[in-house]
This record gives sequence, structure tokens and C-alpha cells, in this order.
Amino acid sequence: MIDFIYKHKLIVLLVLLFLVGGLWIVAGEDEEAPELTVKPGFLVTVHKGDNTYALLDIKNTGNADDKLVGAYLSSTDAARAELHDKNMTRIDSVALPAGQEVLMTGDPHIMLIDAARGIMVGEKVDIVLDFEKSPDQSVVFTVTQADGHNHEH
Ligand SMILES: [Cu+2]
Repeated sequence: MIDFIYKHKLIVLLVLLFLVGGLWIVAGEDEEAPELTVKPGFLVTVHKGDNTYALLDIKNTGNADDKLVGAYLSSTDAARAELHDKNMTRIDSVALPAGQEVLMTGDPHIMLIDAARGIMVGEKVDIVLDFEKSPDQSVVFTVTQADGHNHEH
């Protein structure tokens, strides 16, 4: 009889351990977070004082939405970077819904305002992306010539 109780206790203990373990796993799955992968496209050559644009893709493979809320230059290549829509109007953010890839290849895009110098083919320009939830990401763009892609300035 005592043998039986001891065996029974062991089973109860094992069941409890499985339950706690199961709850822990479920709690872990409930934790929602975006998971962003940034694929830089290119940045178009620019003369001193002019504006240019940088193109990129951002994929959110996480289970929570995020937002691109700003872009800034880690160098003095231009006065500032802005987020624009297709009409060259400044926007506050770009939505990055969970499970989606956002192509920032025109609508929207990143605009570099007032280049401090001519930026030529083959150069690298570093732009820092500021996200609402995810940590900032520094992205290196390779400078290329305009490819005839219709982009109004
Ligand atoms: Cu623009």
C-alpha cells in the first residue's frame, strides 16, 4: 500500500512538472515581438546640395507589428534623412505588419536631403533605421547611378 502511494506521488509530481513545463512553453509563445530583416537596395548618386533617395526592403517575420519611425545618417554626407511617400511628402512612419515584406522602393522611400558633397558610384553610405519596437539598425547602401526608374524629385 505504501509502495502504491509512493508510486502515485511520483505520477502526480510528473504530471505537475509537465503542466508547469507546458504553461512555460505557452507563455513563451504568447510573447509577441517583431523580427525584422533589412535588405538594402541602393542609393542614387547625388551632387552637392541636391537630394537623393535610398531604396530597401524590410521583412517582418515576427508575430508583432512594428514601424519604421525615422532614418538618420551616421555620417555628414547629407543634412538629414526623411521618410517620404510617393508624392515626396514627408511621412511620420512606415508600417511594418507582422508576416509581411514592405518594399521601400518609391512609395515609401528614404530621402536624403541636401547632400553635403557629391556622392559617387561605388561609395558606401550608412543610414541608421529607427524602429518603434525593434532596436535601431545600421544599414550600408552602395551608391549607384539612377536606373531610369521613374522617381520624381
Ligand atoms: Cu522623396
